[in-house]
Amino acid sequence: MTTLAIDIGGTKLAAALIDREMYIIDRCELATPASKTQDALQVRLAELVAPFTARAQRVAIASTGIIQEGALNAINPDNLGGLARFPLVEAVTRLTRLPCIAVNDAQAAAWAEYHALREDISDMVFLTVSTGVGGGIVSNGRLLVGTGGLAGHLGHTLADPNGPRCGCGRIGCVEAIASGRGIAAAARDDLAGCDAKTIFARAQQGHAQAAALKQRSAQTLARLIADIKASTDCQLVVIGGSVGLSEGYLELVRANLNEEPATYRTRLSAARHQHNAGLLGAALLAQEVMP
Ligand code: ADP
Ligand code: BMX
Ligand code: ZN
Repeated sequence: MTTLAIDIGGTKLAAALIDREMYIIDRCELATPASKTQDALQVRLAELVAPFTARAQRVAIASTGIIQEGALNAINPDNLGGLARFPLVEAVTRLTRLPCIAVNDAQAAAWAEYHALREDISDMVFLTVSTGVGGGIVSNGRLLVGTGGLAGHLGHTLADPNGPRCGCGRIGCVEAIASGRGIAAAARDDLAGCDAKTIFARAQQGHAQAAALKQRSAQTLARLIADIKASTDCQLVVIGGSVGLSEGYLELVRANLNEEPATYRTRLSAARHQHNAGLLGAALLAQEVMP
């Protein structure tokens, strides 16, 4: 049984063919459409799956947003706007004529990373620092999804009551500060208009404002991790996403977490599956429900 896995993020879409041993046979990426309409997303998804559909028997989607009963709702419309109740499973089933499931991207990634652990851990949390900040919680060996799919949306917890307004409507969310979009939005002067990737590259070259923006993101994430430790008593936090996996970021988060009292510290590691955690987690979940 080969699974066509799809990862829908605020910046990029990925698709992969995954065999029953969870080996990635083929993979490709496209940019998320800039025009945030249902039609634009549907057209880009068609382009993404076309080379793979004939070789797959089922589809597994990991997507940014709240996924409930196969529909996608953006909690932060700035990341993937215009998608109030986008019928994701219905649309992809129509495109591929294959059975299909969908789950939140960070929840999926948490599941893949949990399965990749080589030691006896029952409680872990995955955080993606990417276009937004997403999360997935595994508690006592079970992935928390919640009754409405909201479980693990840790990027929308409070970081700073005087901070910037988040696209979700709250003020001072972790996501508004620590995410790729949050970092870019705070850039001033010669960094104004730069994306997080460019800003981090400048930080590596010793640019003071860029380094401060990177530190602000890492510190915000470390404080979130202390809160997560207090609420879940997790044994490990795994970090993914292009910001989270960038050079030196995890070490900076670790240094900031060491500023917190010992009770609130926990082990940190980079996602073993790197940028494929969402794809593999969705495929694993599909294998569980459609064996
Ligand atoms: P998605 O959110 O679609 O899953 P990514 O995980 O690639 O996609 O996250 C996209 C964000 O990561 C963008 O804000 C981009 O600027 C930022 N980014 C990509 N590469 C890097 C890098 N090397 N260093 C820092 N930020 C990066
Ligand atoms: C946002 C939210 C989450 C998602 C997280 C990371 C939307 C569209 N998405 O908090 O559901 O898990 O971003 O998403 O509201 P990514 O696009 O950065 O991978
Ligand atoms: Zn928010």
